[in-house]
Amino acid sequence: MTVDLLNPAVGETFYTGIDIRNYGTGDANPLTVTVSVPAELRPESAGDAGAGWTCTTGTSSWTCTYPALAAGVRANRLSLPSTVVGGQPGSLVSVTAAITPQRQESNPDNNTDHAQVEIAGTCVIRGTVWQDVDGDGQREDGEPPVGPDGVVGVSLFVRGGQVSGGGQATVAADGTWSITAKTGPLYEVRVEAASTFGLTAGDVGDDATDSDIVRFYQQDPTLLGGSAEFDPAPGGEYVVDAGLVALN
Ligand SMILES: [Ca+2]
Ligand SMILES: [Ca+2]
Ligand SMILES: [Ca+2]
Repeated sequence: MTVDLLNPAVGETFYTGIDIRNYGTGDANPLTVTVSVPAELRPESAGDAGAGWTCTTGTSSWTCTYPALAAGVRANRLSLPSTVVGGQPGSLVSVTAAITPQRQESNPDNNTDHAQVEIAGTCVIRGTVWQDVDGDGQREDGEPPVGPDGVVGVSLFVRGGQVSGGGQATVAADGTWSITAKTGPLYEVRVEAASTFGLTAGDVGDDATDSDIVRFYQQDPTLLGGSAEFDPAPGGEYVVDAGLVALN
């Protein structure tokens, strides 16, 4: 079983995909699969659950049938939509599928399976872009912000698929930016700026006044740097500052 979104938020709908194969040596009779969800999820009507599948939708489950599968044959994928209707952000909930054997089976152990999702919360990720005039990696009084004339934008980068989140922001004139994001994925903050700037050294000294941009990606046509990856908690607030040095 697979899900198309590992971190749905309340109100979001995701699909659970179920692949079934007849591993037996004898032909199976028509299949019945019962797919159950906990109270945090609402099963949505599945009129188009997959070719060959016929489903009825209940309050906490679907019951789906499929024509007989010959030995070794795989059914078309069963795809069922659920909407998150509650639950604690950060908690895990499971979708469970059980095939009802239609007759005596020698190996019923592989007739249930489940897939898990994490209910997403939100977090705030923010920071300030400034010019590290003396290049010491720390922001001292008098070192100016870099505003939208120098910073192209700030974005949250997410590796891989199946998780959703991210987002982007432009900086204000005082160099500050803020993004409200879904929890679930690991995020890296990427800062893109004019190529007339370089990155100052990251993580030097007091974290309250340092630059948290520790990865360098490119200088041209724009400067691109990134933070370390981090895993935000629901309700959390994270500060990622970026220090730039003027090149000449
Ligand atoms: Ca400095
Ligand atoms: Ca730091
Ligand atoms: Ca810092």
